[in-house]
Amino acid sequence: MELEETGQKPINENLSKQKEFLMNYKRFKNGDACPGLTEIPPLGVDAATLEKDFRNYYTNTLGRDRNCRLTHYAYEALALVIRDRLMERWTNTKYAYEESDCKRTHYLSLEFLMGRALGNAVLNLGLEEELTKTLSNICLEMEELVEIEPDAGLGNGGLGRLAACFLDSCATLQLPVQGYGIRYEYGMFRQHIVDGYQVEEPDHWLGTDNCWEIKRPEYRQRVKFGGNSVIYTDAAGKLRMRWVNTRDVLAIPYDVPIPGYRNGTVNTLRLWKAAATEEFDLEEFNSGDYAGSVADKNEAEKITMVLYPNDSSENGKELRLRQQYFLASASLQDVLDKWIITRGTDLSQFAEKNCFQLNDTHPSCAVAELMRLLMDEHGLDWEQAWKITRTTMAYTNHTLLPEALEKWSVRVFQKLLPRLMDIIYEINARFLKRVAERWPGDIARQRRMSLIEEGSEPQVRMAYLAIVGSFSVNGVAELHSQLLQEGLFRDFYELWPQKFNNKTNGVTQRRWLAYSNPKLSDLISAQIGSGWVSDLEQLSRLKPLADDLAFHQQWQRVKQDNKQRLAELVKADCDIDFHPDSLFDVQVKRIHEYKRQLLNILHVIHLYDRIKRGDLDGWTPRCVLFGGKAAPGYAMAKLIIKLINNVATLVNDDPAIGHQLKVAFLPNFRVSAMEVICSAADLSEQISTAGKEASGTGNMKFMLNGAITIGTLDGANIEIREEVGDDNFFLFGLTTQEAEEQRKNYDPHAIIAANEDLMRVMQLLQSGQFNQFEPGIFDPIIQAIGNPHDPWLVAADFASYVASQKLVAQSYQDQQQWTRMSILNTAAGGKFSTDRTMQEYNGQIWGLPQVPVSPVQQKPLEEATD
Ligand code: 26Q
Repeated sequence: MELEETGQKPINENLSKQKEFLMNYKRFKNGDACPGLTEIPPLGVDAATLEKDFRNYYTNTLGRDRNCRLTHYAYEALALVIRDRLMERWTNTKYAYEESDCKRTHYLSLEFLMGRALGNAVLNLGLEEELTKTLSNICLEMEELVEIEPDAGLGNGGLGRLAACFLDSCATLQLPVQGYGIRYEYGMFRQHIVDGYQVEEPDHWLGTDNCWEIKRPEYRQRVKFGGNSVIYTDAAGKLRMRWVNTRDVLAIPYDVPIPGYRNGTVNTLRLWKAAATEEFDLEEFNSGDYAGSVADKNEAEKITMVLYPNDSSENGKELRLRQQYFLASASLQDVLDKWIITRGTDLSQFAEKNCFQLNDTHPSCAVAELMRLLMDEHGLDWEQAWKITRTTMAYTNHTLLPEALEKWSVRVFQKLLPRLMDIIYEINARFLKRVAERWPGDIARQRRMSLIEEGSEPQVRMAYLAIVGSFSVNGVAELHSQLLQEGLFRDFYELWPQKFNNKTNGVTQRRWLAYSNPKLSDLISAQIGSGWVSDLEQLSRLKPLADDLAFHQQWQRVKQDNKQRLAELVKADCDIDFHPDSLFDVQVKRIHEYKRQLLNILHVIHLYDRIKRGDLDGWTPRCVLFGGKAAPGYAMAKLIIKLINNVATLVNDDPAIGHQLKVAFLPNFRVSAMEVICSAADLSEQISTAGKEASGTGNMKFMLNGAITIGTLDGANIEIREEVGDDNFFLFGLTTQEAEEQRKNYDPHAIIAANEDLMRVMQLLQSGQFNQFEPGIFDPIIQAIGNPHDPWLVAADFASYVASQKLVAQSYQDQQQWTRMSILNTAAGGKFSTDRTMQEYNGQIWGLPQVPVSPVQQKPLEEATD
């Protein structure tokens, strides 16, 4: 490829970027690289060396002495000790990837819900034992220190946590995958419950130092906004486009280490922070409007200020589109720059060596942005650029709700990203030509499939852009992928059946079993060895133990201890007494109507009613736990939280109920709370309306930890049930097809009238018992249940749910039977590791080699302990 100078500005800005880099960063006098500087002997991992380093950080780096009583600094010192051990492996990993010259995947996601890093790093580095010795020498406890770290809550829920689990698995499998995301100043809001209502508080998680990130301003990028596109003729007489009069924003990368499990690999998560360009500073000095300039600077920095707290799409907020484009553009430029610096300007092999996985449509303007970069900045023509784009992009869908499919008004898009809008129109024109060739004269189909939805306010359909621009489109569970092909994306499936595939989600067993449930981990490893930590299918070796009564006792003991730990959390945060002998019935996830927390609380009301009327036949004491955040603008979800809390208050304070039934809403559900919760649950509530939950991943965490699922045939529940067997799963409710049928002539009032239990529950709700001092507040809920257009079919599934819950209660009374089911659930969890998920993505979409990393040479223990 020839690169021509335009006379005004080089097409390839990378050359000037390199110059800019060299001007701003002084190099070492003795040459470009200074290898001696980075050659340091490997760090010891024995207790004595760890202790020495800890003391050094505590005293010399943090400047604390024996008078300091704040465990916070002990946490910081420990984190620095661990970070050093990551650092050497991180460097080795980068070298290994460079030397192998391998293909790489870039995982683009607006969310990475990482949670805490310290405990995970200690586990993955294999330092627990030595560290425990170290800490006991200095009278500290690991458990206490890890609690000090704030959660990195850079995500809403499932999709964000999935991205975090993927990174863990890729590092463990030694796959060259890098995450790209946004370094939000404020993560997911903190949830308080005040008078039963959700109250949101900003999560300024970066308030204190974050030692898990390395700022790398030398790799900053420039991202354009606004302005307009112009056509010009380059030196070779070719017509080209240029995006001018833009308001630019700098993207500063912060790298986070992602350790693999005891394998020497440390991958990278690169998070971008927005900053004003230097021009802002100059303008500031030169213009009279100082305050105005500073306000503009804030405008730029606002882009990465806050995570949008909606787990279904927030309509049309321009700042959200800015965030999405900011991530896409900075990340693509980063990858292209690296290519050009290491391999020169020939991009013909680019697609063979790079893949971009789009985590939902959120980063999908990457399709148009890659086209722009390749054409406008790197001089490729349309055909060349399109070939690269549609062979490097892959798209994962995470939703079945049609209303959650992302759309952006053409007007907003045009104003903010005019050059991208040009490109999208061109992609659409060429695409619709193909549609017309395939289905001549089918105008309705062209209209249906157009990337632009017509209407008084035309919209860009981001999912269609992602599908047209990708070589792979996947759903996240078998049912979900199938429903996508039959429903939402039917036309596209007809056109390109080979693009569509399924990749059933998973979770990382390192965090969700080995780390969060150390007692069960030890018990399992004592029986079948510890191979399951990196090969989850080995859990199937537990199957024969499902009938071993001595093993049952140990299993029950572990569950009991974990329930005690959760009971303490519930006591501390809700002041409610959970007794570990009761059945722990848990539903934790985002609050959403389709997830039907409402159905669960109706069942709780029914249980309350049963106790009140003395129907205690075969009663099983139960503690029902709820947790989860509602989008701040989602009134119905917030009202459901209020109902749960009001029911909880009435039930828990009623002496006639006693320990037969306890109900709690645990505030501020987050990754670190789930670590305590999932190991302690007996019953996992996965009760979404069939056909609505794409996959679910909480269901997998609970299963691995020996909880039994009560669930509908929805998302990955179906596959869970397939793996564990019908006898070890409490199934209820309409199927997807039955639900669709039901909606055609749905009469909830008739259903209520025909079911005495439900009738009584509705009467209790209507009586105002749960809202004595707030008359009428639950009317919207009562109406929703009785609405013939209730899409979530709460009344329709009530009877079946209650029947299934009755079976749960009976089964729990036979502890031997229950323990057997519990063991079999863990034993059947092998499929639900993200290690398997990542191997499938790699085998069928990415095609990356596994890259071994030379192990850090550690000093022999004898030498180190001198
Ligand atoms: C979009 C536009 C504007 C603002 C916000 C959003 C937005 C943000 C987050 C839309 C959706 C999300 C998150 C979706 C999500 O978490 N989906 C879940 O993904 C899991 C992982 O695949 C699945 O297991 C769940 O079934 C699915 O609900």
